[in-house]
Order: sequence, then structure tokens, then C-alpha cells
Amino acid sequence: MASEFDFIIVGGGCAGLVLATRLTEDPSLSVLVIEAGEDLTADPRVNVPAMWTQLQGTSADWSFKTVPQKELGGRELSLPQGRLLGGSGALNGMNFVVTSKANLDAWSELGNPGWDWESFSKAFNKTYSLTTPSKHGEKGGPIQVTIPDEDSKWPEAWRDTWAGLGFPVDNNPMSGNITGAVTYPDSIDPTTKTRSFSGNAYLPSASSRPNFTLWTATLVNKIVFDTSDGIVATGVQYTKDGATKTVSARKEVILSAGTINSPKILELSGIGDAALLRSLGIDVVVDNPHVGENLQNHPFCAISFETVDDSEEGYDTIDSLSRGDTAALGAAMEAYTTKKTGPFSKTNCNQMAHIPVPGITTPQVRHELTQLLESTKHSQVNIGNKTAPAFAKAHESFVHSLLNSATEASGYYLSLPGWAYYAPDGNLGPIPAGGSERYFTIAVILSHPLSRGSVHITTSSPSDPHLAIDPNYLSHPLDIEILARHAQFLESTLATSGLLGERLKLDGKRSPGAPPGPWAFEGDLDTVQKFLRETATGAMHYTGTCSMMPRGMGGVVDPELKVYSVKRGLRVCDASIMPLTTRGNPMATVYGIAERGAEIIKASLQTQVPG
Ligand SMILES: Cc1cc2nc3c(=O)[nH]c(=O)nc-3n(C[C@H](O)[C@H](O)[C@H](O)COP(=O)(O)OP(=O)(O)OC[C@H]3O[C@@H](n4cnc5c(N)ncnc54)[C@H](O)[C@@H]3O)c2cc1C
Ligand SMILES: *[C@@H]1O[C@H](CO)[C@@H](O)[C@H](O)[C@H]1NC(C)=O
Ligand SMILES: *[C@@H]1O[C@H](CO)[C@@H](O)[C@H](O)[C@H]1NC(C)=O
Ligand SMILES: *[C@@H]1O[C@H](CO)[C@@H](O)[C@H](O)[C@H]1NC(C)=O
Ligand SMILES: CC(=O)N[C@H]1CO[C@H](CO)[C@@H](O)[C@@H]1O
Repeated sequence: MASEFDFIIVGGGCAGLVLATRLTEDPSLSVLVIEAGEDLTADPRVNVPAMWTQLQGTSADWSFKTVPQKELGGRELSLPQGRLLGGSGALNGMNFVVTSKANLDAWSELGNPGWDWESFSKAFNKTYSLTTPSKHGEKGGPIQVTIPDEDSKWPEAWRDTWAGLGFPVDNNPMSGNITGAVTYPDSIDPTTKTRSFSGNAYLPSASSRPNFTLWTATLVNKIVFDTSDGIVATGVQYTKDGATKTVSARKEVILSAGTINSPKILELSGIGDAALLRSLGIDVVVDNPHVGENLQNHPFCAISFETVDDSEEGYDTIDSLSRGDTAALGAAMEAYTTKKTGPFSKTNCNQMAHIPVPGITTPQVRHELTQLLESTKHSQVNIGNKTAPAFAKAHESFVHSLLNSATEASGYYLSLPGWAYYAPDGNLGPIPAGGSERYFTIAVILSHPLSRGSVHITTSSPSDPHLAIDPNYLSHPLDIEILARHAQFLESTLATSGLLGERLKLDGKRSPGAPPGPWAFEGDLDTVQKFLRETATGAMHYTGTCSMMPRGMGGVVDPELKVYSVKRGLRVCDASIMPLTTRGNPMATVYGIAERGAEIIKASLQTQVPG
């Protein structure tokens, strides 16, 4: 087993396997990927779209938990993260959603040249091939993404309702500028109807090359440095089958362990807040208190509405499957195995919408919004000592600019024809047993939260990685105000309007915690805020803990993804480098970051002086 490689990539997830594939295109480079989890690429729980939740809580999940969330009634929320080849991309919900032009341009404006929408979009376009009902995916990139055929009337009802409320409904999902309803693709192969992810779309090219090496079931403990002439990363220490060894990197170590694990590895390696590291007995290599800070994630709420009970053709839901109805399961399995169609062949969650602050164009709401932004301005609530004032200001002005816009989204709406109840611990709860009601679920995500949290180690032992993970949900007072307005709009306007309003039973059953309707939230934002504190949870969209921005603003990596104060040999490239979180689900943007990162790393090799 060789013990020296040019590049060592820590983490074979979404980003790590893209980087490995692009770097091994150069036959003169040897690349090692070290992945903590197993290779489950042949496992149906990875591949069959309908089985996507089945790996949660198994050994293929890091199974983290948040600390109690103060603004959510002290609830601790479960926090799954993929621990298998392909990372979270091998067990995620497969919504393939790119972020906005405004979001990327704001990354660039923070002081990250080369990360504007134009440059990003060029790299992002290398990641996917899109198949729609009318067009089979052409040339494009390795990740196969599919907009499924519409086999129910729900998509039409969704569009009809948004159109009636005055929003555009014919958006291009790959555009960086969307207001209104949009149909998003799944990261599912259009032919096999199985999950398409870095583990089966990128990895095979890398594996076919002689200079690519993959170690699975191998845990990286820490990065090894030579500090004799500046700080240079020279390899990593790892544990496999109970033995701890070191492997060397001639050129670079690249951390792609994800938003939770990348800062953990930096801290275990001595890069982080000196006071914290010393208190745990870790030698300080670089004192940077921003490592593990700026954790951003989208809070959201959901309501499952009972649908009208006449069984009009075309308004079926997946509830009989959720109840384990044998006939329904048999029919769905039959459709999937023989024709690659039906509810098992897709996420069933493709109808979304990006919506500005409800009522933004009315003078009344404009006035309220102006007051709200003014009264929460420079809120110090979660700024503390670890957010640089320059970043706090830039973050606030970015979010304010979107909130003030009638074409930028502050709420991201998702729909599912079926029951989807999130229990107080953040896990999906089962559909009530017995009944035969059908449900339609609408969720709304706060697109651009101002609340920031953190991830830090609480022990120096890598094999026992106790982490304090604090997303700090709704700690900024503006966040709950804006999310409440969207939740109110969802319950009292969206769900009662247009074709949707005709299909949802106004006085029907709802998921636990949702007050009985109709119009339960109308005119009363206090009720909505109470509902949010009791039922809101976090999406699986963690970003920001090794942010890319100037050091003085709180950056951990520079625009070339190099770790500050390390002279040579260490970058981070994964979801953790996003300084401002995405508008929606992050996976597509992570793939884009990895493609862009590979371009930057390859370009730097051209100019690197040997030795
Ligand atoms: C349950 C769930 C559902 C989601 N649904 C969606 C969705 O529908 N759409 C969407 O866009 N996004 C979704 N996401 C988020 C998306 O999957 C992540 O944003 C994305 O995977 C992040 O990519 P990454 O490369 O940063 O990390 P990951 O893909 O998580 O990869 C990190 C890898 O590093 C490995 N690793 C970590 N520490 C070590 C170590 N010490 N040694 C060796 N290896 C290590 C991990 O095991 C993992 O394989 C979901 C996430 C989850 C958990
Ligand atoms: C990326 O692809 C989209 C969709 O096809 C296209 O509109 C956009 O111009 C492309 N971006 C670049 C930089 O080529
Ligand atoms: C997005 O499109 C709208 C028109 O729908 C336009 O007014 C706005 O300037 C565009 N935003 C960006 C960032 O290009
Ligand atoms: C913030 O910094 C001040 C002065 O450096 C210090 O006294 C205080 O304890 C710090 N607060 C926190 C929360 O770390
Ligand atoms: C850098 C490196 O390891 N290069 C090797 C790549 O693979 C070829 C073919 O096996 C070897 O000849 C190179 O030495």
C-alpha cells in the first residue's frame, strides 16, 4: 500500500469524489480519497428513490444531534449526515436545486473574486445532464437529473394557484433568477430511475485510472503538519481496522468532509480558536476563532392538509403507500420494476416556488417591512465575539436587499402529494394509523436566515467525536418575523386559493401542531410564531463553518480555498465554504463548488514552482 500520494482528499462525498475525478484527469497526479464510511453503491437503500430515508440512523449515518435550541422550546433536533461513499449525496432527498445569481454575486462581493454567478455557472454547468418529459438529457455533465412525467393533477393545481396569486409559473429551473412556481428535477437517472450521485456518476471515471486510490471504512483523525519553515500540511493521520497510521501528501490535503466534519478535523489538527484548543489539550497550529462558526441552515415549517374526499381522478397521493397498504405497494413496485414509472421512481417532491415577502408590493407591507428592518437592525443577538463586525454588516445588508426586493425570494415553498409530518425532534413522524384520509403537504423554508450558529469539538479524541452543534435557529429576531409571514401566507392564502383551495379540505385534519383551519393564521402573527417555536425544524442544508471570505471578515479559506495562515498544502472544498447559505437545497451548489474548486486547483498547479 503506497504511503505517499500527490493529493489526499478527506471525505468521499458530494464534493470529494468530484474533485478526485477532475484531478485524476491529469495522469501525472496520484490521488487518494479517504472515506470513513462503506461503499454501499449497490445497496437498494441508496439507489431506489423511494427508499431514501432508510439509511438514516444506521451505521451509514453520522447520526448527530443539535444542542437544545433556545428559540424552539429547548428542542434537540436530529441531524443525519451521510457516512458512506457519496456522503450525504448517497442518502439525501435528491432535490436538485441551484442557488440564485444574487446569492453567488454576494459571495463574490464579500471579497471572493472568481466566485460570481458567471464563473460559478460555467463550472456548475459541467456537473449535470437534465432530462425533462420533452427532452432527453444531452451531453452535459455526469450527474443525471430528471424532471418526471406528470402523472397526477397536483402539479397543475400548484401552478394554477400560484398563477392566480399573480406569480410567474413557467420558470427555467436552472436559471439563477426565479420568482414564482418552478418544477425542479430529481438527481435520478432517467433510464434506470435510480439515484444519480457522485458515487456512481463521477467515481467510475476516477476508478478507471491507475493513479486513483480509494480507502473506505477509514477514519481521518487529523492533518499532519511540518512547521519547520512556515506551516505546511504534509499528510493525514488515519485509523483503519484499529490501527493508526500516517499517509503523506506530496502536494496537498483537501478537506471535503462536509459542514459538520471539516471544522471538526481542523480543530483536532490544531486549527481553530486557540483558547478552545488549549482547553482540550490540543497544540495550536493556527489560531483562527472563526473555524466552526457561521453555521447557517434553513429553518422551516410544514403543514399536511387533508384533501377533499371525493376520489376525483388524478388527485391521488402517496398516503396508501405510507400506510403500508399491500395492494398499493404491489402496484407501485410493479410499475417501478416493469416500467420504471410510478411513485417509487421519483421523489414526488418537484413542485416548488420562490416567493418574496408576501404582500411586498402593497404600501402597507412595505411600511411594516421598513419598520421591521429598522427595529432589528444591527441586532447583536448572536453576533457575540466570533462574528467579525464587517461580516455581520455584509450579511445583514445582503438579506435586507433581498427582503426589499419584489423579485428575490425570502420563502422557498415545497409541496408533496402526501403526509409529511416533522416531529418535535426533527424526524419524520408516521402517518396516523387507521384512517384512509389523503393529505397534501406544503412546507416553507426561510431562504436567507440571519441567525448563525456553530460546530465545535468538545473532546480531543477523534474516535469519540463529541460535537457541540448549535444551528442557533431563529436567534435573530428578523428570522421568525419573516418565516411567520410566509407560514401565514401558506396557511391562509396559498392553501385556500385556486385549484389547491378546491382540493384541500378547509376544515379537514392537519398534521399535529397545526391549528385547525381554515384561515387559522389570518391576521395573527403571534399564533404563527408560537406554531413555529413548537413545530419548526431545520432543513438538512448546513453550510458555512469554514467560510470563504477575507480573514478579517471571519474567513477560514481564501478564494482559492486555501486555509488561512497555512503556507502550503491545505484546502477545504465542500458545503462548509459557503459564506452565505444557498437560496434552497444545497447539493447542486456543492457539486458546482467542487467543479469550480477543481478548476482553481488545476490552474494553481500550472503556476506552482516545483519543490
Ligand atoms: C437526510 C438529508 C437529506 C438531504 N436532502 C437534500 C436534497 O434533497 N437536496 C439537496 O440539495 N441537498 C440535500 N441534502 C444536503 C446535501 O446532501 C449536502 O449539502 C451535501 O451532501 C454536502 O456535500 P459535502 O461534499 O459538503 O458533504 P458530504 O456529501 O456529506 O460528504 C462528506 C463525506 O466526508 C466523510 N467524512 C467525514 N469525516 C470524515 C473523516 N474524519 N474521515 C474520513 N471521511 C470523513 C463523510 O463520511 C462523507 O462521506 C440533504 C442532506 C441530508 C443529510
Ligand atoms: C449554464 O447553463 C444554463 C442553462 O442551460 C444557461 O442558461 C447558462 O447560460 C449557462 N452558463 C454559462 C456560463 O454558460
Ligand atoms: C431578475 O429578473 C427580474 C425580472 O423578472 C429583474 O428585474 C431582476 O433585475 C433580475 N435579477 C437579477 C439579479 O438579474
Ligand atoms: C468577548 O470579548 C471580551 C473582551 O475581549 C471578553 O471579556 C468576553 O468574555 C468575550 N465574550 C465571549 C462570549 O466570549
Ligand atoms: C504520479 C503517479 O503515481 N504516476 C503514475 C500513474 O500511473 C502510471 C501508470 O500506472 C505510472 O506509470 C505513474 O508513475
